[in-house]
Amino acid sequence: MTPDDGLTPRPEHRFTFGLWTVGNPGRDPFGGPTRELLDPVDSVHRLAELGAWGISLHDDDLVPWGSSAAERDRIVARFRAALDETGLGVGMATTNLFAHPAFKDGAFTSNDRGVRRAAIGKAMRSIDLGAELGAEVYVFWGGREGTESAVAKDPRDALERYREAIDVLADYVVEQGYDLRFALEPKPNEPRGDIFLPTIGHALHFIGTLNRPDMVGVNPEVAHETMAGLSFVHGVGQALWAGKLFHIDLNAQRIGRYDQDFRFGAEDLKEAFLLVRLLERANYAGPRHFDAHAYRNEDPDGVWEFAAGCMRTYLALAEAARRFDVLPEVREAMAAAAAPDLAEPTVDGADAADGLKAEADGLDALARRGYANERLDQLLVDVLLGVR
Ligand code: GLT
Ligand code: MN
Ligand code: MN
Repeated sequence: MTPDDGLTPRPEHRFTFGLWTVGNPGRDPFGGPTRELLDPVDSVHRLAELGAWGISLHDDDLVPWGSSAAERDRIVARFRAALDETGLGVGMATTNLFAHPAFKDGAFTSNDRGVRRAAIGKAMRSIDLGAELGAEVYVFWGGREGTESAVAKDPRDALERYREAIDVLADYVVEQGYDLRFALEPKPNEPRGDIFLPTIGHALHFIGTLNRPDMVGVNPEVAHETMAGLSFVHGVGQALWAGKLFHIDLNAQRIGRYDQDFRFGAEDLKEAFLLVRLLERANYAGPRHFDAHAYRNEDPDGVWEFAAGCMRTYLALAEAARRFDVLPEVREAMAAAAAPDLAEPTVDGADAADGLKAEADGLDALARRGYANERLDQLLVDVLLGVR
């Protein structure tokens, strides 16, 4: 066990894990499972012991596809009892719209109208389950919404069907009186060759086309923007700026690879530091959700080391960010970089166009200054390395 050094996770930190994350049995495209499947009730108990606040789930993570109505009720009642016993909450729920072979051409964007209708129906059932368990956010990850052969789907039609499905489901939530918000999760590729709504920016625009845009935000994932070669911190920053960060999937990823879903902080610690600093400074209040899994060569004990590691690293980075921000030398370096000045409006209401045009003559003089970023960035590295 890890010693208590002030980095012990507690429910108020709002850490959550998907049932499918700690329950990941290590299957990959080249080999079968390396670990036994976990009982969701055991996962609830282990996560509560480790100090997590809650769990998240797909419909099929809890109630295996094909279960009878009676089996479903028995499974859900047993799971609910475990939540009540441990005090664990449900951060988010979602629908598995990717595993069933019928979704091979897409779910909401399948070319087959019957598949599209069945996908909406499965999502409705799953929304019922999420609401029953008290989930606060409902996620849509469109893993199968895409193409390998782009000639087979006009992207305009696909987006129209996607929009239609989210609108129908948002209406359903309102009609049922559920207290649920939606969060769309972008991903550029995998399992499809190209997935619709590939980045945070695409998703934010799409939300603006919906009938109930206020009900819908994003669930960005570290690995997914990183796979696209983009800055996750900038993407999350834009989602926060738009008031749309409803949920977040934390993990680690090396650029240019398959979707690795590593333990939070396992790669690119500097980016992880900047992300945690951003979330903490923005007072992000949603679940801090780890959508990651233990390395395939881990045994069952390694799974819980993995889960504890995700939370410990988050807390350590939050502590490092606090330390960084109060260091006098950092404050000086921030001032030298003019970082606080960016919060000032550029143009005063009273400014005349003539004055601004005249200021264009100042460019040669303005070009001479430095922005002292080397010093500031090295201070960040020093703090991360624990030498300052
Ligand atoms: C799947 C995917 C994740 C999504 C999950 C929600 S399932 O593991 O890789 O990024 O968040 O459907
Ligand atoms: Mn995810
Ligand atoms: Mn992922």
